[in-house]
Amino acid sequence: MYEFKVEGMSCGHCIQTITKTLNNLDQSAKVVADLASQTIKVESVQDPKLLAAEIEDAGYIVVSTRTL
Ligand SMILES: [Cu+2]
Repeated sequence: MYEFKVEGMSCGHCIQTITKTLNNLDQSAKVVADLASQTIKVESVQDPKLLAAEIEDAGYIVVSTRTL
């Protein structure tokens, strides 16, 4: 499980966009995004660098990544 701290998430649509893009990379990824803390928790077998790159490609800034 990885936790990404991001900038730019402002509404439910952002969460949908990010969830969709991460599921394109890993169909079985479990994504839980929290607007208040601007964090995205992802359970995935994929490399966190690839996950972060997907989030950035969707238009959000990944500030930090940590492994939980
Ligand atoms: Cu939004």
